[in-house]
Amino acid sequence: MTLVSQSRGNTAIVLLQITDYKSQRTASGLNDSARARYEQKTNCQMKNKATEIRLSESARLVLIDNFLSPLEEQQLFASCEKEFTWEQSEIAMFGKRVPIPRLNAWFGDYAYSYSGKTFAPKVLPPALMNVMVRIENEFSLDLNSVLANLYRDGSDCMGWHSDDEASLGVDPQIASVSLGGSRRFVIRNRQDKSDKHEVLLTGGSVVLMLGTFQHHWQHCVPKTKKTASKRINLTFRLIYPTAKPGKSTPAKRSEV
Ligand SMILES: O=C(O)CCC(=O)C(=O)O
Repeated sequence: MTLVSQSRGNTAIVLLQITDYKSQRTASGLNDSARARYEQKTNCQMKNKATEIRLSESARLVLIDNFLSPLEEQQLFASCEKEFTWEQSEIAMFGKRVPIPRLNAWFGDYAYSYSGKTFAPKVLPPALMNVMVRIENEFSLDLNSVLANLYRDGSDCMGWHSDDEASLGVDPQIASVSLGGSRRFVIRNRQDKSDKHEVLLTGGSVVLMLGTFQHHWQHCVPKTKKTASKRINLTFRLIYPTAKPGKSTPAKRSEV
């Protein structure tokens, strides 16, 4: 089970570690009927091993290790690395265009823009479509697009941001699958930046950012000096063709 660390802050936090939904036990001590009530209340069904940080009534982070089997993960990594056309995006910084510290590829029916970069629509390859449908069925999500990130080594990273572009709708629900090397995934409260938590994203895991998560929390994948194997991340999202009015403001990535 991946460890979830908590730091200070006033947010009420319930840490729920679920060892195996198929058995009668749960590490949190919830019996099956309590778990069923919890699932109903939080509108999520989980069948695999899961770790959940319930950050507030409505903002949730759920991690499922080994969502993909080692063989599935290995095969998916190999096909994504080889077959995608990886792009080096740039952002404007201090009046200059600088390359972001990772490569990306975009798949979906609609164009996607962030940090001044627009990705043209591109058909989802069957391997990604399979994983997307599996996630949709398993977690009752509605998805249609994937932003893929390739971290070549420990100096590739992702800065603090929320995925809250208008094209993602009012409450963006995101499922993020990791392939290859493990990396830290750190979240912080947007109001109280000292309120931080982190999980380790291992190859084959999926992390779900649910409910109002994107309104109240930012996330990042920090650089590391430790040896880091190549990693591919697939963030499955639902893109609306026209922006839905909502509370969100356009994402301001403090990156790179
Ligand atoms: O690589 C990751 O795990 C995070 C990716 C991410 O935050 C994003 O694409 O918005």
